[in-house]
Amino acid sequence: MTNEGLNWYPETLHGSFQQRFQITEIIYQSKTEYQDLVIFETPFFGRVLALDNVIQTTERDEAAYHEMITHVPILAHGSVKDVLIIGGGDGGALRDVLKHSAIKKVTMVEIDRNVVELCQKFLPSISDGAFGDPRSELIIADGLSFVKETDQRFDLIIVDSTDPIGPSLPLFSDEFYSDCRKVLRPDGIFICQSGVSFVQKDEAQKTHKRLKDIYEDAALYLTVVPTYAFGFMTLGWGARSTTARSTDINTVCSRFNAANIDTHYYTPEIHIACFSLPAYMHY
Ligand code: AG3
Repeated sequence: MTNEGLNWYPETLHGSFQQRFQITEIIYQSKTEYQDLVIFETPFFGRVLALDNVIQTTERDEAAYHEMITHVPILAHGSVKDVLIIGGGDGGALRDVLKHSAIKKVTMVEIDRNVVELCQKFLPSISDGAFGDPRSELIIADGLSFVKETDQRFDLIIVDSTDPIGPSLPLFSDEFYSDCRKVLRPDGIFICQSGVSFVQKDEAQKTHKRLKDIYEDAALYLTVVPTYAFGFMTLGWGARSTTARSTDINTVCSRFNAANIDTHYYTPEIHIACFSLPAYMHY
């Protein structure tokens, strides 16, 4: 089979190897104030969002990321009311947080207005109307400054950022992690994306160390997002609560059943299992 005549989108995140996607149509392409943004159509993954040449989300596999960055901390905590999302401009994390009817308010602080607007227009299934939910408030601002200045307090902070290159770099710092801790309630939880550890070992290892230095309980947990290539996607867990992470399966199950939400990837069994790491990640 020849590839001649086909258009391909190569991801350039890793220096010496890459994945590429067949493009059936470029839906939108621009240079925003902060980053290069492309939305394109593919035969298998549906529409894909890439920022600065890194795949951020696809219609086909976004659930594996968004469900795990939201439902795991919400169901581990058990009484989350106020959530702060930093980044997450595509609205997927916002959508999944809002599926929990007990959540009172979600504040989302995204630096790049264009990501929010273009994703609502060209990838509407990802936010699925979440920006119009009366419980959600969108603030276009720098997450670092917002956390430093806010008087609000949160039960859960989710950092749904790009990798630590470009505009997200300040979000991978001791300063940001400890500012977040200060605006969490005493049993609050902080979650962040920390790369594909097999090929971005540094990112996961440094995140884990930073979380251990700053939070009462620190861990990494895993999900599998096929388009985040080359292994498990790692999520960071930092909690002021020392018990939330070990919430038992029966409790997680009964909270999940009470929440009455449909999932594509998350199950209570995966919730318990996702904190088990391969030996190469025992940093
Ligand atoms: N943001 C995290 C994308 C990470 C991609 N990096 C990688 N493959 N190492 C996702 C945004 C979805 N809301």
